[in-house]
Amino acid sequence: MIEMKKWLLFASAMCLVIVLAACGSNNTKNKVENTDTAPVTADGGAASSDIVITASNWKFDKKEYKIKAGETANLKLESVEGMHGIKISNTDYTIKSGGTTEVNIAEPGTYEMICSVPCGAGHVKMKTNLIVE
Ligand SMILES: [Cu+2]
Repeated sequence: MIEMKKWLLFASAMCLVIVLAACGSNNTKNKVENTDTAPVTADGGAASSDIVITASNWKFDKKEYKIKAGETANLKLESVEGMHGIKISNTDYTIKSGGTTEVNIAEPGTYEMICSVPCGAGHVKMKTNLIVE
């Protein structure tokens, strides 16, 4: 009898997990396709940090983003409204909408990140800073 109860408990717990998982996948269904192909390694991986920059009309979600000098960071650009891109001033780095760029800047400083796609009225003011420290 106790065994039976245990089993029922287990079964209902599993049902709950399945329901929760189903809900979760519905919520994240809005076209978040995994474009990251870089393997995630725990030891000595290439990237020291992953930063997501969210763009909308006509701003980026933060005034500044920080990375460490001489260390590789993955900068990902997500456009939630409009079509945008990033060019990092004084470097050759660009980030496409929905894309991830591996960035490694040796020289500390403040690098302006400007929108690289003519996106409308607020385009020229659309910029943010990358702080390399
Ligand atoms: Cu723009």
